[in-house]
Amino acid sequence: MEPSFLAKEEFRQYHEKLQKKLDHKRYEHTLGVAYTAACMAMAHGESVEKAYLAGLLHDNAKCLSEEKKKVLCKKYELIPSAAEAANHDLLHAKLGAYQARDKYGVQDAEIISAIMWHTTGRPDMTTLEKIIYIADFIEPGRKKYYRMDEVRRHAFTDLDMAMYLILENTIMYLEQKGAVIDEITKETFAFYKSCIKDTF
Ligand code: DGI
Ligand code: FE
Ligand code: FE
Repeated sequence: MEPSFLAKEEFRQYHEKLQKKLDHKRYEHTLGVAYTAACMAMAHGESVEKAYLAGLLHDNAKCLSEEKKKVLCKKYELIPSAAEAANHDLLHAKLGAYQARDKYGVQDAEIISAIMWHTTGRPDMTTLEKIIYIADFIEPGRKKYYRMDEVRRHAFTDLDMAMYLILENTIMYLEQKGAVIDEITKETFAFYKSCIKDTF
């Protein structure tokens, strides 16, 4: 008999590995994103299994030491953007995508790119990319941001609207903090702003 969804050997191994690599809070967040992404996939006709797996792995590189990040940037010949150079935490998205492939054995290009773009987004994202970006923001364990209830509703009905609201919120927050905003984050915001323009 086919094992139940979460009892699949593949998932059991991912859970075990991630629990070792992440601190407790990050692991709980990871499960929240995985389940939220799986539910959003049901609403938007995407693969539930792929969404769950992408959610599970999206922050796999979040708890790496500075030293390890440096080594991996070299290995993957990753040249940090200005924002990544100013804030090394941003590197966890790209490094996580490479690690998903090389360390966790993920071959699905859609899952890898959903991990790659989960922090900054990018213009014209695939449905799975948007699901992971949004699930990361709305999972039940996240503290409630401005207009969270509205974003949570849109997450199941209008992905572009949810993208727009999250990006608006993130850019406002980063501007207040005086953080360097990645060019791609700005491009993503402009893209989703133009997508929803007609609905206002
Ligand atoms: O890894 P998580 O904390 O679960 O979430 P994440 O990967 O979306 O990272 C969230 C942080 O990244 C949040 O504090 C906003 C920040 N961020 C997103 N885009 C940019 C950014 N920070 C900078 N400096 N520049 C950006 O363009
Ligand atoms: Fe992240
Ligand atoms: Fe996350």
